[in-house]
Amino acid sequence: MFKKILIANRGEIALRIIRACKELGIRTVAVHSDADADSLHAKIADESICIGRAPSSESYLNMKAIISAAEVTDAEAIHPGYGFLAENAEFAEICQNCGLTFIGPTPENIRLMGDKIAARQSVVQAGVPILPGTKENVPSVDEAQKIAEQIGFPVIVKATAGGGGKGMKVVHSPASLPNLFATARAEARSSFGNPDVYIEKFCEKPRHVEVQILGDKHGNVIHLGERDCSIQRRHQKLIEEAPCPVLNASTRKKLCDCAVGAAQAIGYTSAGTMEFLLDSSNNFYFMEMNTRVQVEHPVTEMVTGIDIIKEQIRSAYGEPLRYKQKDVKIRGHAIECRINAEDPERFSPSPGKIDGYHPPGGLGVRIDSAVYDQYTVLPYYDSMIAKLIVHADTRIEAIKRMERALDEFIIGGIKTTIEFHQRIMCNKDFIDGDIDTGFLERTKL
Ligand code: MV4
Repeated sequence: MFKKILIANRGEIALRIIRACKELGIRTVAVHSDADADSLHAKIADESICIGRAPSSESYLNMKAIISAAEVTDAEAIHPGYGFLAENAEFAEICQNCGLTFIGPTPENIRLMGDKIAARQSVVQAGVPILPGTKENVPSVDEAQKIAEQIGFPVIVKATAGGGGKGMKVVHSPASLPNLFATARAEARSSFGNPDVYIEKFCEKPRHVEVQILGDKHGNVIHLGERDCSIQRRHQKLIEEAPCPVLNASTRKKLCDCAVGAAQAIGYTSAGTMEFLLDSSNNFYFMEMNTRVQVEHPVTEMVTGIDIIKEQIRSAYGEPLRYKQKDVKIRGHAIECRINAEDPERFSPSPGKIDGYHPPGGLGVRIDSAVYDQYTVLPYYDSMIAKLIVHADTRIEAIKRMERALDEFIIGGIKTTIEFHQRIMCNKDFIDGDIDTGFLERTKL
């Protein structure tokens, strides 16, 4: 096994990876910005190195500083976590060229899935359903108009270099297409440096359902079941659960088998997630693949008992997966609430010093967080300060347990989204599982 790993991240995910390394007997190197000198990940790692100033572009995104830190500490591998450099194919390639193992998929797989048009085409080859749409970049309004008429309105225009909702436009009528199409291309160019877009049939009121994949370097790929992440606000997930409350056994099997087939077809060798839209008739369509470990991976860990980060590290070292598909059993129900340092009404950031921190505990309660009493939440980074995850035998019991844990959770001194989650947990539509990606926008909580 690796003797030493550098963790190229901060916050709760850096801590999560350090914990996995400790259990595997691997020494850890944390990197941190000067503003993060007091952060838990820097304190808890065996070694820590300052790699630059507070802005991410000068520290957590600084490839040269991170590679240098790995070299001076003799780390053999780099775990990128999520965000920052996790889906940067060039960084994965640089690691390789420097003799460092990038704990993630190959640069080729990252690049392929980063191009949403190419990703769509590659999963179609593997027999995965997609919504009707274009196989290539749509360069002109004229072409867009023709395609939209063929598919039928409403359609959605998406950036091929995008993902996560940026540069996306829903078009309901031919008259509104020229403007929206031009805006989508302009946004794609300015956000991603690539104006290419594709067009798809727009699916109304879908659920967001995603499948956790694990692959190794011996050609094995398994799935760990699905998560439902339909509760989102402006493409930011706020609550995730496993399993999806509305899937029957046969649709679940088809969905998960499709995800495995697509991952196998591209020779995927790490942890990853296939995202799907699920329509109101429970038809599913591939949306995109995330070639990293995700924020919401704990709900899958709770229902499978499998440590996804440890498996990802073992697989990067070249060990075969320790689980066969038949060994993976889904037990009970798990829910995660992302707790952000934000105003619970308007979701505006609320950084500052935490004064009084009392996390909940008890059976079936897990907290993944890197904050502590008197810690100052910094304005430079993501506002997520804790993930509260509960596990219980049934969904209803999990909701009750989450309500109980949220009630116990005290975070003083700053505003947090705990109250928001409390309102969701007692919402009738949420309790009934009657939700889709438009739930938050139309619901008065
Ligand atoms: C869609 C869609 C409906 N139809 N594609 C949003 C993020 C990006 N990954 C793709 N997204 C969507 N693609 C078609 N053909 C609706 C969304 C969408 C959405 C998807 C998942 C979760 C929340 C969402 C909120 C708005 C729109």
